Amino acid sequence: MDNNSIAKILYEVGEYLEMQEVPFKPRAYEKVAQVIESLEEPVLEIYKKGGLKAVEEIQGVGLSIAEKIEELLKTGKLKYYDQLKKKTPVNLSELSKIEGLGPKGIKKLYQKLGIKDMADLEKAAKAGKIGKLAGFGPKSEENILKGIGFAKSFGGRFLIGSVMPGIRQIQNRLRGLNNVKRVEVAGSTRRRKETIGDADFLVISDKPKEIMDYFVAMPEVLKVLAHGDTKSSVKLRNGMNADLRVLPEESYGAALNYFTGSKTHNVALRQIAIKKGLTLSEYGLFKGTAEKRGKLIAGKTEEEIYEALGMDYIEPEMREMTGEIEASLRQAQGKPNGLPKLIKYGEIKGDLQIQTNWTDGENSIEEMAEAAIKDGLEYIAITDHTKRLAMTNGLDEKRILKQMAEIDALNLKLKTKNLKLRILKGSECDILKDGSMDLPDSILSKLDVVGASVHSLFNLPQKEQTARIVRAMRNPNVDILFHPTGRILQRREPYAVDMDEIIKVAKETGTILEINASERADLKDEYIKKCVEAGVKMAIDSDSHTANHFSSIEYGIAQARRGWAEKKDIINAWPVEKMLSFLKK
Ligand code: DGT
Ligand code: CA
Ligand code: CA
Ligand code: ZN
Repeated sequence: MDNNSIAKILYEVGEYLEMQEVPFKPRAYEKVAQVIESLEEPVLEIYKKGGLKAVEEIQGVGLSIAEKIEELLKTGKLKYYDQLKKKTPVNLSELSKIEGLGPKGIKKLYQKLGIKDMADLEKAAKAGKIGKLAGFGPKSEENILKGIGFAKSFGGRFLIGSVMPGIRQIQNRLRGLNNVKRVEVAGSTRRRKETIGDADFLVISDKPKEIMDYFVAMPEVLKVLAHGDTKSSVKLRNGMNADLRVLPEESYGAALNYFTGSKTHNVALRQIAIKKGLTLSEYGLFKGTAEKRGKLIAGKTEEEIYEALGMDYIEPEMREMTGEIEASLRQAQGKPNGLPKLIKYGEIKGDLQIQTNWTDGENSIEEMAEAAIKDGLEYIAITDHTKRLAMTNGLDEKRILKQMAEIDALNLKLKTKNLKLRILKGSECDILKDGSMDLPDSILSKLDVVGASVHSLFNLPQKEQTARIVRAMRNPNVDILFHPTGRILQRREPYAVDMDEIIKVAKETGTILEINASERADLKDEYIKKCVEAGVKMAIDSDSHTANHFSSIEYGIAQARRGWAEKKDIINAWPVEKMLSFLKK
């Protein structure tokens, strides 16, 4: 059983336990599921090497969960899960996609109305049955219908952060096979889109049959859709399809280029080829037309193809037809306004949004600091929630002063241990309805980094919402606008806000806009590009609530690259002093 399948079952166990209002346990299962989802090494390998003991060493796993994982690995089943599922036999993964519908609500809908899946839910909502149910009402019925529409609109696509570890596992195993020279993942995965339709593996090998046979028999495979000589297609257990193509070395660059896409980028390249009397296909760049194909000019690498087309190499994240073709042509011709020098993976030095167990995070400040050191960060800002967000135990004036003192003490401790991490004092301060801040300026002015966030009243009309946020940005103590549009991928739509106005005010006031690397992916690429063009600086933050979440910064960098951002555009790619001196005074 692969990591994703194990994680899925553990998530569901957590949700079932929450239905029964069991304390603490649900969170423990959810945490372990998150950890397993982001592991690069298959749990099966860990188990094979070190047995139950090694499984227990996975973060958050105690003996009882370790034994359940062992049962899953050995039998592919979990009795405990089956018992829980028998009591409430619903399609949990489908129903919990609906924003605002939690395990307890799902249980009630099953008991009162027999709702088992999304189709049942839609029928009941449309018939007005949910609005009449105690604890629901017409407003939640309307929200459920909205949520169903939203879930349908992204149906069949997967968040890159949740499928990437599994894709990498497959890639690494393919790389380890005999007779394999190269393994790449092309398509939207290589372009780092925020959601992935299917994974497109490319393998260079002279022995395609062996690779094909291995691919269709992998443990992740649920169903074989096609098993050919050089092309296969499977459905994985996590629901996503994966394609595999095996190619000879001489067309590697051409194939990689073709299967990376995007389709519209490919079409533009072909048209440039035709204008030069050439033909571009997945086999290479040739003289002549498709009907009368001549000599091969380029094909081994992507670089040589772009060069033969009179262009400079374009990074995959930019291949979306947002001006990259023209920029590349200009650059190759020595004209201004060429391609950006994209920020690189690994160039982030600090993280400016982190929650701890002072509010809704799992770990202490010290544990987050230790994890940050392990991940090679030079600085982190502790930005716990503020008092209006009561359900997170948000900080009031008194507690945040206490936290500031603790951070001073921790920084001293790090220094005496000769550890080079600086912990900054910060806040994720709530923006109230009128745009004022949840903590007084006398407190905010004492902090190193103040982030401002909307966590309430998502439904204000655009004019009001924009004015509310603009007022917060005009506060001289507010440095960063956190998750500017409030969206959560596949969960919550952005609130109505005039982003052109926000970008304009950001420029005017020197407010940083956040690229949130969690499943918010907010700002999206299009807005990042606008910020770059306007000269508005951004920060890439993990928004970590647990010590194992810094790895998500990678997805924030991907998003920044899709928005053409350079190192100069991202303040936490800079050393701490330079970063701090850029913030509002
Ligand atoms: P996805 O899977 O929906 O997230 O998006 P992609 O971009 O991975 O699309 P996919 O898997 O259908 O195809 C992979 C790449 O193969 C695509 O980016 C470009 C190339 N490709 C596929 N079909 C066509 C086509 O009909 N024409 C051209 N020019 N390229 C194609
Ligand atoms: Ca694809
Ligand atoms: Ca595909
Ligand atoms: Zn938040």
